Amino acid sequence: MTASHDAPETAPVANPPYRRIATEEAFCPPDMLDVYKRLIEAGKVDDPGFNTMFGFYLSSPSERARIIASQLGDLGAQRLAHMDAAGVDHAVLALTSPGVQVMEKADAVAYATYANDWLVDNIRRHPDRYSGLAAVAPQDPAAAAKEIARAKALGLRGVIINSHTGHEYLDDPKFWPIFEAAEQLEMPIYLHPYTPSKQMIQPFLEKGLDGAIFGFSVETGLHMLRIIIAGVFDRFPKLQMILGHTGEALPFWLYRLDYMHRAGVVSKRYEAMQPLQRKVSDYLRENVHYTNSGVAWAPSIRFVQDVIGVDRVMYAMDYPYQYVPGEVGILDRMDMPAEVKKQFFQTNAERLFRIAPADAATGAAA
Ligand code: 1DF
Ligand code: MN
Repeated sequence: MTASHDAPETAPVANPPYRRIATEEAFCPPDMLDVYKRLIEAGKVDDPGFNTMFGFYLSSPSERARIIASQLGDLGAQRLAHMDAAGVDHAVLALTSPGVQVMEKADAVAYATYANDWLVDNIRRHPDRYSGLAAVAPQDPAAAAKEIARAKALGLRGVIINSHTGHEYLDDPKFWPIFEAAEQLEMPIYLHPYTPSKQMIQPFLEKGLDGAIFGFSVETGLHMLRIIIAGVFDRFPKLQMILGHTGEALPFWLYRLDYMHRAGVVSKRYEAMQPLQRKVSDYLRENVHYTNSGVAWAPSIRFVQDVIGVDRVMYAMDYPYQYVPGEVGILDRMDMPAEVKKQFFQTNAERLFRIAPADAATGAAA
């Protein structure tokens, strides 16, 4: 698909007064799909969500499955041409969900290192076009903390974690060395979606709702709330995290979350719901950034800007899962003040991910 296939009113605007930085862009080293294939064939992964998702991407004859599987493994000419066609100047790359989080512990630690080295190698070939987030293996929190430090030294700009790991959530204190390292090294953690954990996936599977259509968002929003309720941001107040998909619906809930959290604390209804230093909405406003991945829809984007803040909402495409150049044109034409649109497409991502501001004239699509 190229821009020329789009209706004129959705073609990306030529020479916009901002650099377009896409912040949730998936890749994997080509051999990772072979690893997944072996895991699925061996029946090794006790995770219905993984088996259905990569069962589909690795063996469906559909066009969607074949194209996405091949695009994930390419950080070369084809990906750059697709970015050019969509007017994306710079992509913040991350190992595709669920990354190493379905592998055995030792394999996961080793593969994260390998994938991060492969990513850094590709970024060095196109430093103006790519930045990256580090994969880590939460299965081994101490190794993950070390990998965050190594990744920072290699020039990666944050960390990606794809929701649950073996059906466990990061609010468990055994995972907190990861938060400690991320806070200390100022590496934001992108809490990217994954399929619902096995404790709750069945009703989603029954109607095909386990994936990006809805289950991803329920799982990931729940995960962020668990992190907040557990007091992670009281313990690590400078930690910054990122949610995609306009915040996995959490911004819409701010009022009720605050009211019912306070009611739950005051009535001492739950042992697990203890007083926090700030309101639930404060953590979502002060410790979380947001991207619009998969949501090329101005009402949702403006809502998050309104209730969270214009300095925390960033553009993302979600390549290759949602490669639609016309969506860039729709976003270019959002009814939004020019300076806010520039924050959205460019400057918020430059600040959070420390991407050097480029002269617009050097942007490849400009
Ligand atoms: C899908 C969507 C798959 C997203 C993803 O990773 C993913 C999908 C495996 O549509 O199956 O990252 N997404 O973020 O929307
Ligand atoms: Mn994604």
